[in-house]
Amino acid sequence: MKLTSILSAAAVGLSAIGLVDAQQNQPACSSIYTRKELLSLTSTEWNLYKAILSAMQRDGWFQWFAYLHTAWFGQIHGNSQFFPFHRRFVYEWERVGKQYNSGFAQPYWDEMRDYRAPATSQVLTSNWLGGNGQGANMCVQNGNQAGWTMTYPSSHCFSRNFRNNGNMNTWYSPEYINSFVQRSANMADFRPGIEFSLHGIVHLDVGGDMSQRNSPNDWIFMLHHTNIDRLWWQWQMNGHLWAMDGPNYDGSAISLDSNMPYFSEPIRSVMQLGYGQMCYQYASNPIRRRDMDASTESRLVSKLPKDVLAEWFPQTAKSPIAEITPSAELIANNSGKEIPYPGKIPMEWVQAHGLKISEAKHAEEDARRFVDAMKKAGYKSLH
Ligand SMILES: [Cu+2]
Repeated sequence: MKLTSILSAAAVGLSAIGLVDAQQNQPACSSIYTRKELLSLTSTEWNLYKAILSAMQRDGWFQWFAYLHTAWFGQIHGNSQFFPFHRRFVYEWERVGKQYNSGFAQPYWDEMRDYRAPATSQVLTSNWLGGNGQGANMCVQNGNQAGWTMTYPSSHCFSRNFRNNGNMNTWYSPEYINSFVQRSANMADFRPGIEFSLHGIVHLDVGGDMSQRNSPNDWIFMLHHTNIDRLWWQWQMNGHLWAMDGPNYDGSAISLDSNMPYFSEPIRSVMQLGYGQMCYQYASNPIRRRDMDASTESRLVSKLPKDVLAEWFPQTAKSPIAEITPSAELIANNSGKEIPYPGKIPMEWVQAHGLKISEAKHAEEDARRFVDAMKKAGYKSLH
């Protein structure tokens, strides 16, 4: 075990018993609220969420967040500000929402679970987030944002334009994201791998407002970035609690004391959930949809040949999973399917947004190699 992971493991232990560790300069929260998976909201919570968002649109908040994201775009993408800035940004949105009703908490969309056919997800139906746009301007006609006029950057109908003729592409499997969380040693690796895989493809495949700098016009933006934030927190809890390295927006080395663009607060202040203003947690046991729970996935993965396991799931390889009879049966009778290749992120889009083609290519290559390795090992996913 590396010294850094021993130190951060110790930090987690200390915070768990209520002591402030050396990196933390803020008080522990006196109460913590929970961000839930979208489909696990009760109808009361869901109706409250929709009502607050409609009020926020009426009062110009969608316009404000779309403006902020556009104005600071070049500083908050393609460098290590990506995770901390967006954590603070989603929190800011949530803080505004709480002014309407203190029970407001931003849900997340567990997008990996829809990776095989995202356009057909329950999440993108009229009962939930609404679907694709229609007509010449691809105006969205169903869901809570149906018929909305957005005012930033100029007046237009709220639009979506699902890529691939409305079908979208394959996204990233839970197994791939799990593997990537296990394999990333530092922020300089973790950030581009997530930014140019799951993060990018959801923006691009939803299209319309969501694929522009003014993407906060789509309420999917906050659900998406809350999920991205949740993945960062999973990685932080995996021995990287205080990991902040790689480039700042100006190319200098970033640190915990670097300020986040616009907010002018140090990155340190958003690192640890449960401290300072970050008084939220992620539901540890969200309702698992249609398939299986995380421990079943771990058991399936742990059946991979030892060398494949060590390369792609190094942490699972080190901590063997106890055998439980029903799951062993499940594995033996696995009717799962091969993991398909994820869709591509066009390099023209990467370039047009001032992002590094080398980073996007590297992320694409990593995901492709993962699928190849799983195919070769005969892995069948139940997702
Ligand atoms: Cu962004």
